[in-house]
Amino acid sequence: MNSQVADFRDDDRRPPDNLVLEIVQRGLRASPKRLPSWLFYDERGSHLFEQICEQPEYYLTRCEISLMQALGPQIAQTLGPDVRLVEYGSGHAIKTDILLQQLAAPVAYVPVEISPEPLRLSVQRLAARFPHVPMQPLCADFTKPLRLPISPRAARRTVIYFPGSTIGNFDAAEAATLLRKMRSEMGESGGILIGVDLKKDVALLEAAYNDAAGVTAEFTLNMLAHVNRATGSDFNLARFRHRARYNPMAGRIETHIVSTAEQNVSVGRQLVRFRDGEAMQVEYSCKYSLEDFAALAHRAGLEVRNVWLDPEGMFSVQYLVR
Ligand code: AVI
Repeated sequence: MNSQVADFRDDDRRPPDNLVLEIVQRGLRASPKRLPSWLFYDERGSHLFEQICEQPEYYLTRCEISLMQALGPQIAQTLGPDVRLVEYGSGHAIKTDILLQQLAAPVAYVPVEISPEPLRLSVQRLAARFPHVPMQPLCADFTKPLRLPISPRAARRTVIYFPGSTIGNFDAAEAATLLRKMRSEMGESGGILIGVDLKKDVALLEAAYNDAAGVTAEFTLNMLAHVNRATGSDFNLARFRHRARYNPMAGRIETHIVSTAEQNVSVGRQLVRFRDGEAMQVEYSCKYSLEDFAALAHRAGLEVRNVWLDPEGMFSVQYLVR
């Protein structure tokens, strides 16, 4: 996520539209221009992201689910009984279902999610599936310090679950800060169970962010529709295109929205000029080797206790402890 997110998320909700305008105007004054990636996730964006997860090229979800299905019992055994499971950015919590099936006597499930509706729906679904697990939802921004609810009974450990390789959407410094925050929230005996996408063949990586059906392109450009609605801007979506390329030096997919013409766009009272071919940076999706990620964990005062890989070796789930 772009660093300006941190500047403005000082409330436990998404910023109101007047702040969104300020954030967008500031990003468009920067050079190169950039917009924060949370602007992807309006209602349509969240729906398009679910569709991305079903595209054949987007291996991340498929591989992580098959990993959790194959290795769930081993993972649950490593975590042990009487765990309080805190999930960051739980969304629809599909992988959690697999984990909760395996965990022995979980003390509570605490999904932390900024969008109230997906939070409500996922808790409703999981409460019906796991009536013996106390649900303690927290509608909050997981990048901010959290006040976790008191558990109904003492937990042996708090495990923070952060699947989906969402850690990849933070640059290295932000990722280390976030891991450090998790470290303090999990306490002495706690752990972090985290999904981490791995470095691999560039063609496979680029295909995952340029699916043939064009869903990712639609997801990317939907950010402009969201900005138009939230700020009264007049981006013409037909005059921009999606671009996602792997930057091997930085080890990340870099997604840009590229202007296909020289044009002016009204953003509030500001007139923003775009050159033909000018690119706005909207998302990083960092990819790690196992060594890279161990070094990042180390920077946050953590060590990698376990690494599990899917059968194709594309994706990892890792368990970090102090
Ligand atoms: C949410 N996050 C891990 C996704 C990713 O792979 O970076 C978001 C995404 N952007 C385009 N496709 C998927």
